Amino acid sequence: MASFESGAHPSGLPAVALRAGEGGQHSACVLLHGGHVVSWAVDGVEQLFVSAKAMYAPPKAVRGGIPVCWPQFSDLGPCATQHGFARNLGWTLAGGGVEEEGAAWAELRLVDSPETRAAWPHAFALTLRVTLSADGALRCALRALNPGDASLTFTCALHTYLRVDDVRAGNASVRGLAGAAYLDNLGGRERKAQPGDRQALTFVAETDRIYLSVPDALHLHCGGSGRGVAVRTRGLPDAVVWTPWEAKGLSMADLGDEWPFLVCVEAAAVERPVVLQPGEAWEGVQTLTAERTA
Ligand code: TA6
Repeated sequence: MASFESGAHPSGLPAVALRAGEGGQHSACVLLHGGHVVSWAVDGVEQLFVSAKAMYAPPKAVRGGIPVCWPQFSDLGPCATQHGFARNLGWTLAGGGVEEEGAAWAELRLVDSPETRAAWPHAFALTLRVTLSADGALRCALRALNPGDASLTFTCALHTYLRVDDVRAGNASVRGLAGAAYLDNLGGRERKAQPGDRQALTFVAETDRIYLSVPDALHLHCGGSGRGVAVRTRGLPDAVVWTPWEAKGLSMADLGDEWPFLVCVEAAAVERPVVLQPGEAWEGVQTLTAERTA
């Protein structure tokens, strides 16, 4: 039973609720604020991390879920604001419904405005299509169109906060990065290499890395619960991996003592910015699948 419903999030912010699966046992919620997925539950088990201290107060972005970082990731672009402006603005609901295969979908849209042009002097049309499949997979397709008469260049990321058991236990890990180059955000963005021998990246301290040209399938092991998430991508060749650890986590008013329960695996286009000539479009897709992992 799949459904699409437009309404309000418990915070009062306008949102879209998706359900899928035979008994509607899978769900997702997307805020129009920021085009921000704030919940993805498979068989009723929440897979995303959203801070209990998150502020649902536009223009601030909700701490957690899947913030859309566009038209830049971090400070890698001309915008004064970290991660660009898409996550801070109100999007419109362009459509939604159910598909024959039992999936539910919603499409949100953000176009240029005097406010965005003041920050980034370009016309654009950005859409995010979120699809919740009958098997519980969550597909986020971000599409950018250049309707203007000049080229536009951007970096971006789907800043996905995944819920882990407790990073302090040392058994959360990301597989698929062996041998990949990365820029260490904690070391002046020095280019380093992930050891090729060890299969998994594990966490013992703050970790903030931009992995470059990674495989199109990564796997997060969430810890002793055996939960895991597969992250499959198209058009997003890089992956940012971040967990804040104690000092940084406690310094963030909208995170605090919940820092042990998140690892961000962020499908991104960073090393090679996307360049769209007039009339051209680009699409980056991330598909998340809940897994049982040993
Ligand atoms: O993606 C990792 C990162 O760039 C970290 O450096 C940290 O700043 C995180 O994003 C959160 O950024 P935000 O602007 O949402 O506080």
